[in-house]
Amino acid sequence: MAKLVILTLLGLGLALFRDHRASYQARLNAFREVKPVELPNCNLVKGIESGSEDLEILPSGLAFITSGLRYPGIKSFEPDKPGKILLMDLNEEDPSVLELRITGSTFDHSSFNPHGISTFTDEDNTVYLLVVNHPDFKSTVELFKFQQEEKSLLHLKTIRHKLLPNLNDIVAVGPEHFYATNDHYFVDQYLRSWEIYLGLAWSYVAYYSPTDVQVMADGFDFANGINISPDGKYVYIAELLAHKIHVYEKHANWTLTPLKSLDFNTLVDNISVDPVTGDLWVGCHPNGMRIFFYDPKNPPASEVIRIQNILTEEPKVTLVYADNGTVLQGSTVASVYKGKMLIGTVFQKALYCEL
Ligand SMILES: *[C@@H]1O[C@H](CO)[C@@H](O)[C@H](O)[C@H]1NC(C)=O
Ligand SMILES: *[C@@H]1O[C@H](CO)[C@@H](O)[C@H](O)[C@H]1NC(C)=O
Ligand SMILES: CC(=O)N[C@H]1CO[C@H](CO)[C@@H](O)[C@@H]1O
Repeated sequence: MAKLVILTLLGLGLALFRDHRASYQARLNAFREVKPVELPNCNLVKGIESGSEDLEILPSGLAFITSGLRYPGIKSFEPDKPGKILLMDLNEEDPSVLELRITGSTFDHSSFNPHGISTFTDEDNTVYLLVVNHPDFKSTVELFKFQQEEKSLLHLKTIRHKLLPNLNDIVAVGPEHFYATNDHYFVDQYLRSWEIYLGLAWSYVAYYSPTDVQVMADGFDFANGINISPDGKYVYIAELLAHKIHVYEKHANWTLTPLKSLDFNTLVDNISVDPVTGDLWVGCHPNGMRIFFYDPKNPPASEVIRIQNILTEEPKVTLVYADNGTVLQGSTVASVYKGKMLIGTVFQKALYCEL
């Protein structure tokens, strides 16, 4: 009898393990292959060799790019170097990148590990950068003031909070005021792998202001990109391992209520929103297994999708660019400026294309 019970439990365990493995593979889209979708005129950006994980383009055409992310379990081509913020002027004919110098005594450059980035421009045209940082694999938000003449960033402060334990991406609504996703990746090496493996959906979105911090949406299987509609009425959240983009209504009191979700056959990463048309441009990982287990012979692919009219009954989804990793590996983000598109990657290069 005891043996039977043990055998039954063992069988149950194996079945659960099989189910989990199948669901893990499905969540990572392990078997997806990529058919190329090319654009007419693409160039790799000179000077970017170790990632361009997140980027934001100002209406003036200046692009800020985070580079050199060290992320647990994910490839880095420069694991011993601090990360950096790069500046690119998309008005130039053949734009190159420049590393922004960081000034201010309150900032430790040697442990800089930049991740998500967002900007806020105030009435005086001062540009603030809010950057998710992982010094020693913890999570902080670094607030910088952009000094255009000096091509530098003045560090103003470091924001930490217990509801911001494992940050991924951020969308600023003021210099010290934002929504951010917690992906639950930096919390604990062991816990996080079990959580990701079992799909425990502990990931959430927090709202931060100096006087009020709250969880505004939760239960995500790895919340990743987050952004806001040009009219400020809707918040978009990418749920990486569920392959979904969620639309939330944003209220005057900053609470969010779910409105709708869109499903994809790819791991949706960062979302950028065209300030004029309101279209969403999403950097995606068609096959997540290749991102989390890097093999140079079988590199992670890249995909960019565009979503038009997301609030209507029938949003239009277009696959704008796809590459099997020969050119561009592990695209995370894409943003457009004057008929061109800049695509960033977790740990590899960046590509600049004509649309
Ligand atoms: C926030 O505003 C929404 C919409 O007006 C309302 O339904 C909700 O109860 C408010 N929540 C709080 C905590 O005040
Ligand atoms: C990617 O596609 C190119 C051209 O279609 C092909 O030569 C190459 O072998 C493919 N690479 C992988 C890793 O699938
Ligand atoms: C801004 C943003 O969402 N950044 C994410 C882009 O993709 C990478 C790779 O998955 C994430 O780790 C970033 O947090």
